[in-house]
Amino acid sequence: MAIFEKGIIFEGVDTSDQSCWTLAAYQARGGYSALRKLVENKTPQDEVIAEVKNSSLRGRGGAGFPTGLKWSFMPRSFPGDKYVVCNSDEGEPGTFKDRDIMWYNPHALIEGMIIAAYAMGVKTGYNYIHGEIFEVYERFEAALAEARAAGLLGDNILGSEFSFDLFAHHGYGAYICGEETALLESLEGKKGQPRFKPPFPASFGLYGKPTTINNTESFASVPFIIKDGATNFLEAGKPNNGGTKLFSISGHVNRPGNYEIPLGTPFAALLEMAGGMKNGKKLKAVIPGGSSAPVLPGEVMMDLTMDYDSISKAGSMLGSGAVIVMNEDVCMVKALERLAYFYHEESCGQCTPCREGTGWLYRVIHRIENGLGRPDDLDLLTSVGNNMAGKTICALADAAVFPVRSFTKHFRQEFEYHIENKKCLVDHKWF
Ligand code: L3W
Ligand code: SF4
Repeated sequence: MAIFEKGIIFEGVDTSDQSCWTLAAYQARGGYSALRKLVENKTPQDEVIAEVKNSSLRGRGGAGFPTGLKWSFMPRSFPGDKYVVCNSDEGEPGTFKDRDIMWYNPHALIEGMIIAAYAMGVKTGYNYIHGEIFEVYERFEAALAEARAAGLLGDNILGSEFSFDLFAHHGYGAYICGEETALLESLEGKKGQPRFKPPFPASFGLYGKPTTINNTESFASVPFIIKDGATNFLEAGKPNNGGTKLFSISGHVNRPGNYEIPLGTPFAALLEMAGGMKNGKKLKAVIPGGSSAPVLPGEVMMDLTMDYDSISKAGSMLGSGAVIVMNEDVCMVKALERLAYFYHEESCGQCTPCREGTGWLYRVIHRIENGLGRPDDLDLLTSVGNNMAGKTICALADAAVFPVRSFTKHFRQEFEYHIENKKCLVDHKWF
């Protein structure tokens, strides 16, 4: 996917240059100067964490949890091993941003993780990379080798007393391994199934030790915060929503791809950047934050800005920033059927409400789509969803229910039409 707008992470990255990912290219862009500044000045750990807190950086993986606050949970005086882990298990339908960070600018992530380790007094880190992106994994390994050879990883980094090593781990492609505790289980060599929370990874993480897990984009934002200051980062976005954010736009736009833009940018401006609606069709609906985020009608989206607060006030989530744009030709029943199948397929099966409920949701929507819907099917979907949401170990069950609730709320007429007339209200050409 191409990157069309560049902000903090992609500033100065010439993606047409085959060597833009290398250590030499990164250093020519000012890379590793943030780390150098910290180790040379022996900056106190608390100062680094305070800077990240002040930047208002919020987790870019989906939950938007404040990164500096998360770092402050790490017990500094803990006597044994503790870890930093990067969640690069990008698998949310619609999301394709983290792979581009690792492909075009892997050293930004590596430097961000080294800074995190410095701030939290950690000696070992892992980057868990989604199993279906082979070339990206190999490139990240190559970048790690460069960093090690240059003394940026390993013992006595840049001649200081600070030592840290970082390893890549290739997953196997299961969506659930993007859930942080399933990721840790998988990293330990076990079946990737989520753990009960609490305890959170901050106190009981990898191998039962304190662990800080952040998303790829979150770590890759850190070098800028240290180099240019929290205020500059914060001011690039809006209060409580600091910085720029990568939005992966897919669907019926003229230029699908990744756009790194200030948080708080109007959705209408983002749509314009993406070349507007394909073939001049009307905007019908938008999933603003990956398939787990509730869908919103197009006219609602046109009044929103792209930031955590604005999207959640409208009843959805900014999530991982995957913006799925749907035009007037999309059959919302077919679209929901596709999403329901995904969650049914990806449920890890541990909890009965999720294992059985995702199957019920899929089968009921499937029969509505195929002209076999029954008059009480919409009530049945509501009832199944109410028996799933908030009743399971992890958020996958909720993620399966949110689209069902929002599609049947905003586009109820289409579902009713399918049930009553055994055919589609729109001439669907996409799904
Ligand atoms: C210590 C506490 N730590 C919270 C930590 C927690 C985690 C972070 C956020 O789900 C969402 C999900 C998907 N002491 C803590 C604490 N933490 N309280 O803060 O926690 P949480 O539970 O709010 O979220 P989560 O489990 O990380 C993430 C949504 O993101 N999503 C998923 C996208 C998927 C991808 C992908 O494929 N890679 O991005 C999109 O919307 O549904 O709601 O670290 O430990 N008291
Ligand atoms: Fe597994 Fe679903 Fe339970 Fe999550 S909610 S632990 S995916 S069964």
